[in-house]
Amino acid sequence: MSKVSRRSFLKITAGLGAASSLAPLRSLFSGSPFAGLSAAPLPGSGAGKKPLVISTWKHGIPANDAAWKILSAGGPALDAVEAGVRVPEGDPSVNGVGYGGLPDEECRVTLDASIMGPDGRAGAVAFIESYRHPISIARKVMETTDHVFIVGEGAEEFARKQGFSREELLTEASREAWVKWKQGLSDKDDWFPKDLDHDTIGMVAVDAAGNLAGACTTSGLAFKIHGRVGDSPIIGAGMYVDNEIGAAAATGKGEEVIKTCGSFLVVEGMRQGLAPREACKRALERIIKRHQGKPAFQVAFVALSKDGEIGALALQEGFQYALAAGGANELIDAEHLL
Ligand code: SD4
Repeated sequence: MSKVSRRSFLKITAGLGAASSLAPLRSLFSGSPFAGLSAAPLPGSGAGKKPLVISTWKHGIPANDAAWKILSAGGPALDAVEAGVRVPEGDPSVNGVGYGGLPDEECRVTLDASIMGPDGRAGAVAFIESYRHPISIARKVMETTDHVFIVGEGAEEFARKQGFSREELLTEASREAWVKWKQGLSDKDDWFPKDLDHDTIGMVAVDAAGNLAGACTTSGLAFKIHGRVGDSPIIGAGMYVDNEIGAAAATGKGEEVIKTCGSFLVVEGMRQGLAPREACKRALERIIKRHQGKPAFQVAFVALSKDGEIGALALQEGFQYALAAGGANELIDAEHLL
């Protein structure tokens, strides 16, 4: 097993249909054509549209709905992102997050999460088992301790003391996927099941008061080595917020995002005056360069500036993000660089 290369770890999610039943959002935006979208204007020129929430993948739609309830009532972005990402955490049909997340190579579901608010405080947990909502445990780390990051058994003990209850997170569907993966193991490089989606949720939001927050939660790469932690719980890698500038979140191969401080890099790009989409592009180009122009994996970012301008960009085709503003909530095929 350990000899097997993990090079093609990520399944790049193939195109999914737009899922929102709400009014199309694209009409809110004006600007140049958005590659990959048929005759759709570029989301990202919607400066000043507050509140607003953007999140990764198709499960971002119901997550945005939950966040929007809070944002549209004038509530804080921090509450919105926590409530938002709790939706896929609790949904067993989402196999990249929380309950029902795909297990590691030992068939154990281990979760990572991070949260960051407008005051610059942050909290994170990683390699935590048996708790459905790691994002809320991460928030407790942020709000009840002067630590930022607690992992493994220590994080589980912290959660227990905070009153969270333990439960089995492995669903029958996830166990069956693990069995199938185990049976298909070989020392060739293409052993990863081709029909699996595995999608972290990263969410960033700006509230009516103009404050920013972000959250990111995941079960990490499917069938990962026991103990492996990705980018999602690492502040500045999987997610980052600077209330003066903007916020960003990542999905995809976490190792590459960690090595480039991805979300921090996106926010720093915005600090230097780049639009969110251009800041995502610059961070992805850093990854492309490190792989001689041909990275064979997916990484994608969603980003939001302080004034409500958004950007989303992926290395590869297939990434989708959900954008909610002005009462609409829409799934959008992201532009990709390769
Ligand atoms: C990780 N970035 O653990 C996560 C995986 C992911 O969609 O985004 N999956 O590396």
